[in-house]
Amino acid sequence: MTTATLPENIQRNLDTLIADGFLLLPGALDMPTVQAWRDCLRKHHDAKAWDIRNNVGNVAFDRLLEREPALAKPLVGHASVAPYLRALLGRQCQLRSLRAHVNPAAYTQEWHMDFYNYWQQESEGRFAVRGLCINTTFYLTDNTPESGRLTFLKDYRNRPIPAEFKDNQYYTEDRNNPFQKWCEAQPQTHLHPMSGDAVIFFSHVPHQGAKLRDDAPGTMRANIVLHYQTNPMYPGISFVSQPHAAIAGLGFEGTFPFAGK
Ligand SMILES: O=C(O)CCC(=O)C(=O)O
Ligand SMILES: [Fe+2]
Repeated sequence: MTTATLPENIQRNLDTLIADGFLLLPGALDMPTVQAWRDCLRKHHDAKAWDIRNNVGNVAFDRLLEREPALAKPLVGHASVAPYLRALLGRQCQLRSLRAHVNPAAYTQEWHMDFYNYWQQESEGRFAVRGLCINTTFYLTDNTPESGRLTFLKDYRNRPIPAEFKDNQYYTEDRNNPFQKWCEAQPQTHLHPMSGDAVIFFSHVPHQGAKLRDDAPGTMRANIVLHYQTNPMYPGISFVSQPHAAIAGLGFEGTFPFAGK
């Protein structure tokens, strides 16, 4: 499908996504699916089966395509995000990774981009393809203005981060890091995704998730992030995640949801 043939509402959304760099899609998942995911992540959390547990409050699971294929595979190229992924990345769209997060305790994420190298690819080779990454993040709990948020810097889809912060853009819990301080001072847009909503965004736009108060008893803020890339990226590129678990879960061909369609 080309962009020209998109239904009017999808085209309008796509224009917003390209202009802002991010788009909230309400009601992407139905409630039985949301509940099944909450139960699944609770089980893996209680079993301490996480792959990452960091100091800003994120606990992450990277191997769910292998461990929970019945729940995880339907999120790959999910109907709620497929028209946008296809319109932006076409058949080259490849799933890099599926990472679920829970935030059982206090949580203010570091400012980050999931794919850091977007503006710094000149050195990859004169004719190297410019890599691009799109995230689709499915929320399993409510982020009301009182309880949580996903915040983006405004107008950074097509604007580079100032070069002076080049060496400060890495995972850090240090809130005095110059890039962290610079992000704090920029104009921001707060999204409040609710249970079942998805956010699709260009992952080189700096963003930060946060929990604003304790979870209701028996619940944990949670989401599932799928990272899509336009082309295989060489091992060692600055990327928040690795592609091996997705390839192990789906096979190499299976990581291209729109190839052959
Ligand atoms: O905790 C959050 O809401 C942020 C998740 C995130 O960093 C992402 O979706 O890439
Ligand atoms: Fe992120």
